[in-house]
Amino acid sequence: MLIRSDRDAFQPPRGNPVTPRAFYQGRRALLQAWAAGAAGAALAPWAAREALAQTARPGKRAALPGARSALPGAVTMERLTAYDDVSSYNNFYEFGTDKGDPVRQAQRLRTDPWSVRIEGLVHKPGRLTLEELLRLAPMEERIYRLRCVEGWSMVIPWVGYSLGRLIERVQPMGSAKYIEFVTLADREVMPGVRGSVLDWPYTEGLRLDEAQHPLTLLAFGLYGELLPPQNGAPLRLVVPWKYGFKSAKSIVALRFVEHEPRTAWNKAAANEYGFYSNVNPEVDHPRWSQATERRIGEDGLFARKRKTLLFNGYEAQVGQLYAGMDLRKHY
Ligand SMILES: Nc1nc2c(c(=O)[nH]1)N[C@H]1C(S)=C(S)[C@@H](COP(=O)(O)O)O[C@H]1N2
Ligand SMILES: [Mo]
Repeated sequence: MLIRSDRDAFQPPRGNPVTPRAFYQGRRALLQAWAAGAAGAALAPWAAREALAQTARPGKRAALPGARSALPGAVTMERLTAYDDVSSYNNFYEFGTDKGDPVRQAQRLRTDPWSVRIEGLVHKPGRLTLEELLRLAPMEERIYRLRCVEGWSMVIPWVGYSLGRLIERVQPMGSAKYIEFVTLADREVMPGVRGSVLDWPYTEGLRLDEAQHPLTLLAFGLYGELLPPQNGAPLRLVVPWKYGFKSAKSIVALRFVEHEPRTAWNKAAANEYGFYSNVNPEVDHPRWSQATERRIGEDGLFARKRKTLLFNGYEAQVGQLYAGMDLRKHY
C-alpha cells in the first residue's frame, strides 16, 4: 500500500492527472475566477479567503488532494462543519451506538490492505484493490450537506469521484437494476458487530440510476485528507440527497442485482426506514418530525433550527429521478 503512515503524504499514482501542485494551483485559479465573477455569483475577497481557509488541511491523516468539483450542486457555499465535529460526532454502529464511540473505538480498523469485490450482474466482476480504486478517476473536492435521519446535519468537504466512474468500469448487464453495498463486519475490531443492534454486515442499496447520478460520491477523504476510520475509511458512499444512513461506510463489496435489495435499517424497522430514504421535510419519521434540523456546531443558546429542504436541497439535480413517484409511499 502506498500509505505508510498517517503522516506520510499520499503520493498520487503515476498517470493520475491530479498532482498536489496542480491541485493548489488549480484552486488558486478557481478562487481568482470566483472573485472575478467568472463562476457565477462573485465572491468578495474575504469570502474567497474564507473558502481557502475552510479547506485547510487539519494535518491528521495523509493528504488526499482533489480539485474543486465543477459539477452543478456539488459545492455548497455554506459554512463548513469543523473537522473536529465531523470526526468526533459519528454514527458507525459497528463501533458502538453512542456518537462518541466511533472515534474512540475505530482507530484499530485496518484499512491496508483493502479491496472491494464486484459481484453479480456485471461483465467485469472481480476484486479491485484500494490502490486501483484510488487511481480509477481524478479526485474531486465536493462540499455536501449530510442530513441524518435523527435530525442533525453537517456540511463536509469530501474528496472522491462519482460512483458512476466505477460503475462504467465494471460494465453492468442490462438486467442489473440495483446495487447492494456491503460493508465490513469484523468482530475482532468492531465491538458493535458482536451485538445484535443490526443484522451485520451493514448493507445499503441504490437503484442503478441513483447510483449512476453524478452527485453520488465514492469518497476516500474529507478536508483534503484520507478519511478517518470513524468516517468510514478507506472508502464510503456519500449520497447527499438521502438520509445519512444510505451513505454506507467502509465498503467491501458492490453487488449488481435485479431486485430491490433489503437494507440493514429496513430489516431493523421497515415502517421507519424505507428503501429510498430521500430527505423530505413533508414525510415525518413515525416517531418524530423531519421538518427541521440542527446544524452541528450551531447548537449554542441562540442556535436556530434550520428548515429541512426537499432532497436536502438537491432537488434541481435529482428531482427527475423520482418523477411520477409517490414520495409518501416510497419513503
Ligand atoms: N457501515 C456503516 N455505515 C454507516 C453507518 C453505520 O452505522 N455503519 N451509519 C450511517 C449514518 S446513520 C450516518 S448519519 C452516516 C454518518 O457519517 P459520518 O459519521 O461520517 O458523518 O454514516 C452512515 N453510514
Ligand atoms: Mo444517520
